[in-house]
Parts: sequence; C-alpha cells; structure tokens
Amino acid sequence: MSQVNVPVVRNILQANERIAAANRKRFEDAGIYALNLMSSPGAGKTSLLERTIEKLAGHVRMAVIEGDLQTSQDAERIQRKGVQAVQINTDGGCHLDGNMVQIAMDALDLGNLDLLIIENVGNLVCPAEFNLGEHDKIVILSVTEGDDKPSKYPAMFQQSSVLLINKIDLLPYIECDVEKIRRDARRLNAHQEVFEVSCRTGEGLDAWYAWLEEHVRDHRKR
Ligand SMILES: Nc1nc2c(ncn2[C@@H]2O[C@H](COP(=O)(O)OP(=O)(O)O)[C@@H](O)[C@H]2O)c(=O)[nH]1
Ligand SMILES: [Mg+2]
Repeated sequence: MSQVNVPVVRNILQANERIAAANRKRFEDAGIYALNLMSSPGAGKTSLLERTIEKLAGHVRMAVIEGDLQTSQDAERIQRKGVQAVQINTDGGCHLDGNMVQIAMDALDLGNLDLLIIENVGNLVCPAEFNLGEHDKIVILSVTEGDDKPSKYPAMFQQSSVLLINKIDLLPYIECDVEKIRRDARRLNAHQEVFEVSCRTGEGLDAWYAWLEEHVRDHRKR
C-alpha cells in the first residue's frame, strides 16, 4: 500500500506548492501581506481577527478568507466588523489548500488591499502541511489547551513565525505553565515571536498590532 500512496501524496503536495507559489506572486504584485492563521478549534482565531480589525480599521485595508468545515458564521462575524470576508467550506476537509485560496481570492478586490488574513480550519496538524502562498504562518495556542501542545504538535510550531498564547485572563483558574510553552516553542523555532494575549480583555495585544503593522508596511508596494 505505502508504495502506491507515497508518490500520490508527494504529487498532491507538489501540485499544492505550485498553486501556492502562484498565489504568493499575486500577493506580491498587489503589495498585500498575507497571513495563514492556525490553531485548534476555539483557541480564538476569529476573536483575534475581530480585535485586529477594530484596531487597524481606517489605516490598513484588510480582507479575510474564512475556512471552516461547514457554515459561514465566522465570515458573518467578520463582515459585521465592516471587513470583506469570503467563506470557504471544506465540506469535512481538515485544512485549506492553495487551490481553495486561489478561488476565494478571485472574489476579492486585491488592488485595494494591504493585508489578507486567512483563518484556517481549526486543527493543529493538517493545516501545517499545506502552504497557501502566505508570507507568514501564525499559530494561536490558548492556555486552556494545555502546556504540552508545542511538543505534541511540533510541525505547526516549527513553521509559524508568531505564536500567540491566548486566554491569559484564564490563567488564575487553570494549571498551565506558560514558561514551558515558551521553552518548548523556542526549542522548535528559535526565531519565533511569542506574544501572551487575551482577546477577551485586550491585554498584550498592542505588541501583536505593532508586529503586524510593521510587516504590512514592509510588504506594501512602494
Ligand atoms: N476567556 C477568554 N475567552 C476567549 C478569548 N479569546 C476567545 N475566547 C472565547 O473562546 C471561544 C472561541 O473563540 P473563537 O474566536 O470563535 O475561536 P476559533 O474557533 O479559533 O475561531 C469564544 O467563546 C470566545 O469568546 C480570551 O482571550 N479569553
Ligand atoms: Mg473561527
């Protein structure tokens, strides 16, 4: 079995890389900074987007691609904040791929954007396998998920430029060693930026906004 499956899987990943490279070129040509936002379900991806939109509104032109198994609830949450959002339903698929993003991009006015954030399907494993053409991957780990997650799901943490440790407002009520998360993540990816935040209270988010705005500026077409 594995002799058949391995080349097939390799071909799928190679085809995805080609489409992701084409997506990247479209982002570059338009001066758009593109992010792939990943986490397990419920870690706070859509909450982070809502907060970020509120902060950046008025000076960063932003759009969101929402990936979910079913429903357009997250896209509706984003649209309520006044930002263009396209929903992709994977119909049970556990991650987005380059092709889905390519199709969703056609519904966006790329010439009028500075920032595109793609909220991936909630899953700490599969989304790390498929590039979408993004400039950076961002992972959110909420403190309620446990401090063992970086060592258990290393690929996601190895590949992400930023780790947001979310829901720090809940730390008084649970057992979670944030220093262990930081230590294990640093072992996997020494260059990763780590921010401790609460999307509920807003604590710690200023450092994330500053990081993001700097990267948007760097990618803007001069
Ligand atoms: N206490 C607390 N709850 C949060 C925080 N961020 C998000 N939540 C809650 O966690 C749940 C899942 O959030 P959501 O943004 O939908 O997560 P997603 O599935 O990753 O998009 C919602 O009930 C949010 O209100 C936080 O910083 N603190
Ligand atoms: Mg969501």
